[in-house]
Amino acid sequence: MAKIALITGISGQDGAYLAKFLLKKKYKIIGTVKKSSKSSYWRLERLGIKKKLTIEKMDLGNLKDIDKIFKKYDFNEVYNLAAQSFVNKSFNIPIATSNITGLGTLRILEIIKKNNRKIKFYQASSSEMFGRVLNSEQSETTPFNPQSPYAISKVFSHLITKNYRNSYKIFATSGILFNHESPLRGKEYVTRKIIIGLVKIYKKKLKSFQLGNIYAKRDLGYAKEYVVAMWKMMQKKKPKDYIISTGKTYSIKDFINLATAYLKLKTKWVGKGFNEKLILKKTNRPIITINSNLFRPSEVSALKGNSSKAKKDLKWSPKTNLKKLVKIMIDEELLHS
Ligand code: GDR
Repeated sequence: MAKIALITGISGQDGAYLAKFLLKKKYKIIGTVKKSSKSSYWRLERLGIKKKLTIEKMDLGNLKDIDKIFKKYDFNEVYNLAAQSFVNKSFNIPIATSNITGLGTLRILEIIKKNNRKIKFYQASSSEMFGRVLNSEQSETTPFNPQSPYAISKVFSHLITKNYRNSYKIFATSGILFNHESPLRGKEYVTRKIIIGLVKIYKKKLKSFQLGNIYAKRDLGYAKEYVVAMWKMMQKKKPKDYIISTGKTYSIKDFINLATAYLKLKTKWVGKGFNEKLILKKTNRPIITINSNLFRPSEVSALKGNSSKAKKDLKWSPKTNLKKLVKIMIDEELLHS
């Protein structure tokens, strides 16, 4: 019989890729989206899977809501990908972020504990939990030092998942995913914002755009590959936590340089600090400027993950380097913009 999977946050980047992957594995998929949203299904439509899914509305802030969905379907695997997942926004709406990104996880675990402890549970943990890092390369044993309401909520979810695994023998596992990007990334995240901006400039539909801290460094992988690791974790005999990362780190400025090179835009950086600009040589005008309002109250300056445990246990390793990822993102943006 086909396995039944629940994906919370199915309309997001990871939800869409995971749904596509699980459909190939012959799963029946129930995906939930939040009640209040005018949910947009463009990712599911772009991947051509919208009609193959059952979509339900569910509020992670409401225990009864979750209970109703768990009584309606007999889930084998639950992937909790829903969250208020924009770090910067979590400073403006810390309570709502904690309620969904943090307590939402506990609500699902409580329902699993009460209804059916055989359900396997995956929690989307995040490299943001390492925050102001205590080791230059982060592994499963690196202490957390979160720097935003988002990251603190993710730490809560990570620890409560571990607690339910240890206390109630529930198969509960967390993937600590480092930044993972793709053409399906939301446009408010920095890589997609840069690709959208530069492609518009390339097509002469935009003159310039603004960024915050371009010296932040991130370990950037390809989301489509990262969802495979989620599934692999759920197929193991024992639930464990895994780092999923590339092991390389690049600044936002490096990412911009790769993108301008691929688009063959001839540019140069001038100035320092808030006055730094990227100039388009042909026009001698700035196409990227720095806006201090886009800096975060507390920044995570550099992340780099060590995913050797995933490589050994899950036989998972990243295949797409950043140059190739930039090409994938730009090619699709050129097509759809
Ligand atoms: P991040 O992703 O916070 O790492 O979390 P994001 O793309 O938002 O920021 C990455 C870095 O770029 C800097 N930055 C800017 N960021 C945005 N969004 N917009 C800008 O204009 C800008 N300019 C500079 C940021 O300061 C930051 O250092 C992502 C999310 O998907 C989380 O949900 C997830 O858990 C982690 O990745 C792993």
